Amino acid sequence: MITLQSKWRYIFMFLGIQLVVMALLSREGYQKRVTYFIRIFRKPDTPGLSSRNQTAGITGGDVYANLSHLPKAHSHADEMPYCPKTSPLIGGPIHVSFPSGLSLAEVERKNPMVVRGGRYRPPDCEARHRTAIIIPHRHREHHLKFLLYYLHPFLQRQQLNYGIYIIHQAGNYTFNRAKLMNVGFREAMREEDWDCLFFHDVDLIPEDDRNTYICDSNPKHAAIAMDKFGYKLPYKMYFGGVSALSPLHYLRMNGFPNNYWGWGGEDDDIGVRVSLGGMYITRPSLKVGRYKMIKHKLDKGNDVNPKRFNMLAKTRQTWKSDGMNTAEYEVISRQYLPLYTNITVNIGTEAGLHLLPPTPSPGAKAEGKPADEAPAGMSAKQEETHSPQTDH
Ligand code: UD2
Ligand code: MN
Repeated sequence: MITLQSKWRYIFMFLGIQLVVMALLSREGYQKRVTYFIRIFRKPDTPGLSSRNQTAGITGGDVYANLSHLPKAHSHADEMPYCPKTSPLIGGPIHVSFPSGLSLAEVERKNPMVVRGGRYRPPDCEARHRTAIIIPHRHREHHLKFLLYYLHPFLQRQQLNYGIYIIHQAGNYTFNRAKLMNVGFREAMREEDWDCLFFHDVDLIPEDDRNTYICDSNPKHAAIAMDKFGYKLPYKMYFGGVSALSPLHYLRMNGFPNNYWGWGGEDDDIGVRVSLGGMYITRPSLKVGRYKMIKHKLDKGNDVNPKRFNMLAKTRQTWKSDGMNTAEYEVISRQYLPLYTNITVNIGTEAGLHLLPPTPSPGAKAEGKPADEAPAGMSAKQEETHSPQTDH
């Protein structure tokens, strides 16, 4: 018969054996299993960011995770070592949401190492890459705030030397995304010898930091998988959203067209220029080149461009005479703000640079180029171009 005392003895022996087995498992390198075993008895983690994605020991999800461990001042060593080829701060998937109440002051507070003009370089190593981000902009301050919130830490995780440029179209005339990119290219290169330029819509938030913001040996289309297209490439030649070109690539294709006023077509024109410049489009994998687009309607002042198909049919004839070499504009102001450099620019109208051109005197040469003729119709191939989303 088992007495009460011996019953306790058996229980203690059983627990003791369990402890020894666990210690052995742990010593044999089975920590993960032991942790798992222990976790079963613990209160589960708060759902959400922390438990979603775990990669390489970094808590996935929160784009700011791990950056707080970085030194808060630049090393004074004469020669800093180069940053590793693959940044140890890369964490993979990023959780993107758009909380109300986010302010630019909060973004500033979370990015203490970003300096005037939206510049950053790693504090503890010499960056291997210098990347400028060029963002065409007008009346999208709300989107810009979210982009800055995600993009700054995203680029810091990649250990880049980077700068963010907002190219703000002055006035209310029809928006011209591609021409603003030409302005951004020239103005950014004036300031620094960037080795890569990322041409970036203001409303696209990258969702995986393995999508490195550095250039390839050919022009790169980075926004390959967007939520608005079901995380698939909409068509093979698609080049919209976010693309990356080195200064050499940019000049080889004579930059971007200046004559696409309003929504659409310019991204396909740029894609065609890549091959006309003797290059091809590279892309990250569908798993990595993921973006979320902040939902929006078509803006006032950016109506669908009815001439786009007609213009696209002529890119082969026009690319050498319309592009970086003919981009005319006037910089109105250049502001070095805490989180970005803002360049406000007059890019004129289809009639030329001056918004209200003086009546031309007889014999005077008109500035700019005449607008193209009305479209004759569209071919099946041209229909491949995407159409604006009225409410995305
Ligand atoms: C698609 C492409 C975009 C471009 C456009 C056609 C995607 C994700 N992007 O965007 O790259 O080819 O079609 O022109 O498919 N913007 C302003 N203020 C305005 C209007 C535009 O800041 O009033 C800027 C802003 O950076 C915006 C970008 O231009 O993200 C593209 O315009 P959109 O977002 O209205 O066009 P969307 O989403 O159809
Ligand atoms: Mn958009």
